[in-house]
Amino acid sequence: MNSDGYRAGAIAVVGRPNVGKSSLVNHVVGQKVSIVSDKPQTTRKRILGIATTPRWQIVFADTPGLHEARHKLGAALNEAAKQTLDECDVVLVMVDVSKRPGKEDRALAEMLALAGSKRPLVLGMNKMDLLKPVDVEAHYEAYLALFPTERSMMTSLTQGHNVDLLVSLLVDALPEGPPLYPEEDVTDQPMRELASELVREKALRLTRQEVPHALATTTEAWEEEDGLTRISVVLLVETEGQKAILIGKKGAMLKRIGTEARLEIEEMTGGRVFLELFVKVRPDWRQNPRWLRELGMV
Ligand SMILES: Nc1nc2c(ncn2[C@@H]2O[C@H](COP(=O)(O)OP(=O)(O)OP(=O)(O)O)[C@@H](O)[C@H]2O)c(=O)[nH]1
Ligand SMILES: [Mg+2]
Repeated sequence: MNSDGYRAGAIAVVGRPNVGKSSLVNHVVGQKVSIVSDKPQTTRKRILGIATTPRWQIVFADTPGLHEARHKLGAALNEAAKQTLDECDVVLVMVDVSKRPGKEDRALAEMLALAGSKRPLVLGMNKMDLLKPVDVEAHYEAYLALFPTERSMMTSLTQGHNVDLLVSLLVDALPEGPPLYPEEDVTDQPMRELASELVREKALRLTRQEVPHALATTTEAWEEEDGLTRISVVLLVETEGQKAILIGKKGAMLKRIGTEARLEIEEMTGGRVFLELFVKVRPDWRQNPRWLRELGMV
């Protein structure tokens, strides 16, 4: 490909949990590479989402939401986000413009200022559909004061408002150069990882309170035979109570998680899938370095 005028580079997507970072990445990539839920800390590690057009390639590095860490897992999530900042061409700070800036936003602003980053900064003020007219000016100004930049855009990912304009700002901030990845690549995650993430997404969406935070998933087996893919995914929780919630009455909850995940995995693989789920209890896995390593989170 002739790289004249072509733009390509890595964009770190950072911000506090639940503002829509992964939703943006999926929207621009055009398929789900990073799971999305209404529970904070849905994203557990850096995930690449690659979008390629004839004029540009964006390599998004989606990151876990920055927050006050209360355990080793939380610290690892923050660390993953910070490391990504060091390795990118452009920083995209995402905020929830319907709310006033919180302490996590201020901590991120400080971190960026301390790092003295010379990289272009783009500010995505998402969830404008939830922004009350009376708050527009105050919130807009408060976020711009924290993240001073000439490249900012209010967006609504759920309603599709201004997303193309935000993408134009991002592309303008990219360096000129040839694409970094083959155009058919959309993520750095292997299929077996996407499968366990889709199971986690369904479980996050269907459960509440302590279960989402205590849950990890991992694919233990993946075999293809006669057009059928057999996949086993383990759901790891910390207590017997959480296990009981995930299994549900007569297994109803686990069945629902399995069916919803299987349908999406079939879409991804383009073939028939037999998905088996197992729930295991591992007390305190979030504090255990060995488990964090085994789950690929450190
Ligand atoms: N109302 C509204 N909801 C949105 C918008 N964008 C995303 N959401 C919702 O916000 C929730 C969080 O979205 P995610 O994309 O998972 O957020 P995130 O920033 O990646 O969150 P973490 O991975 O936990 O850091 C989901 O329920 C989305 O559907 C938006 O523009 N408006
Ligand atoms: Mg996310």
